[in-house]
Amino acid sequence: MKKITGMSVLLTMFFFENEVSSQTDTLFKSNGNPIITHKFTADPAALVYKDKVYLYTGRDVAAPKENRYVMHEWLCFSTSDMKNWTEHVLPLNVKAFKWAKGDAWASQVIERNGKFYWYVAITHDSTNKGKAIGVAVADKPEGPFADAIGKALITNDMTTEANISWDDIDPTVFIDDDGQAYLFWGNTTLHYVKLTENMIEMDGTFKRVDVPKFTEAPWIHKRNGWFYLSYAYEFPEKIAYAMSRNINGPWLYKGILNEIAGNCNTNHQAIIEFKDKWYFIYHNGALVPDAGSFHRSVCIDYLYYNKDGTMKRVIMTSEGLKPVGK
Ligand code: FUB
Repeated sequence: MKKITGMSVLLTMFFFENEVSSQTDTLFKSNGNPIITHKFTADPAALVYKDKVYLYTGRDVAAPKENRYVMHEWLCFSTSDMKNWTEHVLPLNVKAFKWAKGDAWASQVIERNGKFYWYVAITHDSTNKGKAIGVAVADKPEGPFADAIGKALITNDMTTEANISWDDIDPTVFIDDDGQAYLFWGNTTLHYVKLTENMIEMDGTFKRVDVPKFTEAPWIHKRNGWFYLSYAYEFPEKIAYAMSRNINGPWLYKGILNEIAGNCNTNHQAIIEFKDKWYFIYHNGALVPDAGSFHRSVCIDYLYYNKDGTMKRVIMTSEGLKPVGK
């Protein structure tokens, strides 16, 4: 295992698109927010599995001042105390999806029956233009992952409401207590569909959720019998949320959960419970102040609930978290 030291945090590294990725797992400590300072990371998703948090992110590698997303791979980090992190050897690259052209956009990993399914948004090749959702599978949360289907699970032509090519993005998966799995996704329009037990086929027709000013980045979690649907609201994005007693709705809109993240027009949250605390994971543009919305960095802050189950507005901090148990 390699250790990252302060000296290795060189700004030039962020912008070096062809940087050779480490071939061994790498250890580092987070020192407040952003939690990862040696790479730009975006679109966090997290999985709690066997005493650890696995954090999955995209990676921004646009050149300085390049105002577009340049993203070729997804990254995987793990921790057992929210302070000491391991970056795992590169677990997934767009090249794993032979039918895709590129763009490692937002994603989420979920475990079922000892296998790990990584749902990703990616650009399809010219045989079905636009963004699509693919699935990779692995035997371990840190990979290696391989394309689970050999084609896209969802393609742009399957949804027509928004009439844009990037509406089929930002997958989030959720398995309810009865074992039924659901995939929610979308930009402008929020869709969901049931998944079959094997997690790589759809079971039934697409349904829609209408929540105020939905932009993208849905995330579903459940607590004390309430389903929570958080999502990016407006643009630049705040995070808003709705609650329901039933995953099929009706969803009750509950307002803003997180304000616009500093120096960044997207926000992209994940919400987890780990060792009796709740965490709100998101990205901002704070790592390199002038870099902005296409050079993002993942941050984590605490999430608190009110007695009635509503969530308190997140306080974004630069101090970040205390190690678990401290
Ligand atoms: O990272 C590319 C896109 O930006 C994601 O898919 C959206 O959620 C936004 O964060």
